[in-house]
Amino acid sequence: PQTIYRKDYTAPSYLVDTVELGFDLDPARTVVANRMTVRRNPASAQREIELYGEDIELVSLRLNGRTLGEGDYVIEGTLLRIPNAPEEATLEIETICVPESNTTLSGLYTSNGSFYTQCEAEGFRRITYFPDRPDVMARYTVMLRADKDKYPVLLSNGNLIDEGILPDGRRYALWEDPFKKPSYLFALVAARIVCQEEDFELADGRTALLQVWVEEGNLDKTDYAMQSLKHSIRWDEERWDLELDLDRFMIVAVGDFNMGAMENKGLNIFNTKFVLANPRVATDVDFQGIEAVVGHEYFHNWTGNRVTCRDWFQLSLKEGLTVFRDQEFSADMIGTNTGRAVTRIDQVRTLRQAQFPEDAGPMAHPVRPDSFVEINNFYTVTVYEKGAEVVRMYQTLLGRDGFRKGMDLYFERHDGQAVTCDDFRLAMADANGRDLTLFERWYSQAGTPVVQAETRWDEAARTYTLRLVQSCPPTPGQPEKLPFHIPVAVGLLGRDGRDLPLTVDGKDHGTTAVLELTEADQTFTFTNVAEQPTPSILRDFSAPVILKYGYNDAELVHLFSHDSDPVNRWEAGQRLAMSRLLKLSGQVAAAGNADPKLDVDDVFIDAMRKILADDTLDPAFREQALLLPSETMIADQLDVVDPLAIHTARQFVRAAIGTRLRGELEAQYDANQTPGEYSPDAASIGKRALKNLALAYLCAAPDDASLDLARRQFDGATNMTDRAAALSALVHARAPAAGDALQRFYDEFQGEPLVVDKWFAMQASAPTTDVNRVRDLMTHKAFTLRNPNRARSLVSTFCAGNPVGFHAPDGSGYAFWAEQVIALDALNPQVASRLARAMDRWRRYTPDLQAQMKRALQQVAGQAKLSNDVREVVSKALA
Ligand code: BAL
Ligand code: ZN
Repeated sequence: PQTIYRKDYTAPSYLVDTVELGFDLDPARTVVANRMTVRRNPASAQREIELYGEDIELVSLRLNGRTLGEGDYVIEGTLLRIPNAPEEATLEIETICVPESNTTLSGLYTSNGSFYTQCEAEGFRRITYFPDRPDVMARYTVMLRADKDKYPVLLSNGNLIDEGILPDGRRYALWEDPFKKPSYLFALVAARIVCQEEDFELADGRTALLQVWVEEGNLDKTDYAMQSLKHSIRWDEERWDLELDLDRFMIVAVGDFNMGAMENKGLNIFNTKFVLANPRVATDVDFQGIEAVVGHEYFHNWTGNRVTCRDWFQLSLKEGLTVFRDQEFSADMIGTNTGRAVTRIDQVRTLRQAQFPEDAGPMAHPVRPDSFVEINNFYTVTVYEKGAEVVRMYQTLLGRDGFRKGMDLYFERHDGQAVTCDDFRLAMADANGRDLTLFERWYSQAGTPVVQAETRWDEAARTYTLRLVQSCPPTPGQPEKLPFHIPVAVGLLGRDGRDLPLTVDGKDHGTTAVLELTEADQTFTFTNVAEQPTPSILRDFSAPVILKYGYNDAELVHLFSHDSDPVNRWEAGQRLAMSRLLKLSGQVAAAGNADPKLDVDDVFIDAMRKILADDTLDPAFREQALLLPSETMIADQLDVVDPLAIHTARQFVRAAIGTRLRGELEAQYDANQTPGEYSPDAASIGKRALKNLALAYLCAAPDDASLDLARRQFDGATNMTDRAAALSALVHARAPAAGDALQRFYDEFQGEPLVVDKWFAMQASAPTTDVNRVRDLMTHKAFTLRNPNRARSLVSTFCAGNPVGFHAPDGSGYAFWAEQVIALDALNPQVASRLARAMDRWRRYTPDLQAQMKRALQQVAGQAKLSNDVREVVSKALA
């Protein structure tokens, strides 16, 4: 496979002004007629028209009315070149594709008998020949024709111009998108679906028609998506002065979908997982996910659609920015300070759980990658979540108003254009009169920076110095790194736990100073510091870095009890927990088969007890504070990873909390009930989260009373959050009641695919589940590899979310992984490639495991027939 480099970017040879597409939709043979007007791009030296096509049959190609023969064009792989083309031309292209056999779910495909599309990143070329690259933006008119009974609803981007019945009895619909757009934003749907719809008044007085389309039988699950859409529209108006630019905005849910959702202009297509919800079938986390993803896709209408990416290396231009926007939206929807902090803590967790490991592994890449083999492999936590951190750092450095000025200038300059991450950075710099040259390194350098802090209080001089030394480990292709521009938010706590006023270089900083670390080694001096403070460094997680500082337990307990910054308050607890977890993991690993004689000290347990019982704190915050770092996060701290030792250690701490805080946990379990009608508001979600964590801890040291509590909760639950939490507690505790509960759960929800996914995932992630059990589950009548959600719920959850089962010493998990990657690759390379990444960190494991992981990787790499997607992942892992 060929590697594509960012440095090789050249402008498109021809631009497209208008595209008229005609679809004769038939699952077995869809004919696509494409008439487009093209003209030579003055910015290009290239004189050939270049079109891409993949897995489609070319029927005819006409240029200015003349049919082109074999000698008039050249097809090499996916590239079709027409040399000696005139300055301007009308191209007419007819192609055929087979949607029902398209298991890749990229391009035009069928799901449950209906038609859907997914074109980002390069799916449009699977529909017709086209300059399928984001910097070619055109106006689209789309005619859809299909059987009127099987496909009563025909949708595409923009406005519906005409619809009716053709002389041959088929239905037709003509759609026109008033905005020019790149091909990756094209979409169509032809389906038997129904909608919830509403007229919604926009800020300027216009009315827009909002629709949420689902299969019949799911109309009882669309309210929350509709409500989230309305909130999103309002929020974009109020926070950024950005309005909906269309008369009609549609969301369509489909059960077979590779990603979470897709922001096609005016016609967002969603994975059902991020649309369908009611209290019976969806958990609090599902409701939160729907709000975030509906927001995310809607916000793309400006950050992604109105201003798009010049090339796919710039993906984070739209994704990092839009994730940041959806994060801010979710935080604003909660509104309280602690609520915001809890969303921020969630973001930090995601980074540590997934992005830091990615940044330290074989697939590490900058937020703006320099090269790729398969762009679909670069829809990553680095491009998305680290990209969002990079955007957040502008706001931290420039302030909210300065950031807003930058956004306004960005739209003023680039509306209707396809641009780069540099254009965004320059808009931020110019709008604020700031030099952000160094900041570019966040886009160009991979790896997680490490910031080492040292402090010194000089009693006589009343000064407190903070020395910050930054470094960044090597990543593939980048052995050396230059210093980053890092905003480090710092507070100092006095002995009474209160924030001290901060003065740096004679300037008053209130109680949190945003220091700008731009050199490898820099020292900052706080003046007029009358007592030895406890430093609270990297408040609100002001940069995506690893902070090292030699905190002792007393300082951490002080911060955990008092820090006014809730994120660092939580962080102190995580540090206390991590030091215990690392020590205990080491003890377990060293003991081998002997008794490791584990113990958890009172300092830690008492700190947890205090937070747990502190009713002045939001339950949502307490839940976060009590949740231990995950096994993956612990593994990421270790040079040699022994998954079983980590699991044993973490379970030991969970059981210790369950036993020694039993009274407090039971009290919180009772105090945080949410009787009455279910509501997914932040306060109720927080209560359920704390209550269910209490239940999980109680069941981690299972006694009859706790298991009975879980069983009663399972029986009496009136919402999926409580029901799933109880079932999970029973399954993880291997409770005698677990088998019966699982069966009843399945029986009750077998008609709800998203709940069946939960049922599979819950079993796949249970530490008691081994590969044989997973193979058993794969023979269940509800299992199929063809549906991405289902494949992920069982196979990916086991391989990436059950370290003990997956890393079985006999290598059975790895053999299973190889087998499934190969099987999935033949159906759907994107899903296969994600699964392939479960082996990313293989070099970190114990020698025995490493050897077996390597063998499994080699087995996949040795396959003669492999997609570029999987080939890139496994060859980088082995490199
Ligand atoms: N653009 C792909 C899906 C998303 O990030 O919204
Ligand atoms: Zn996105």
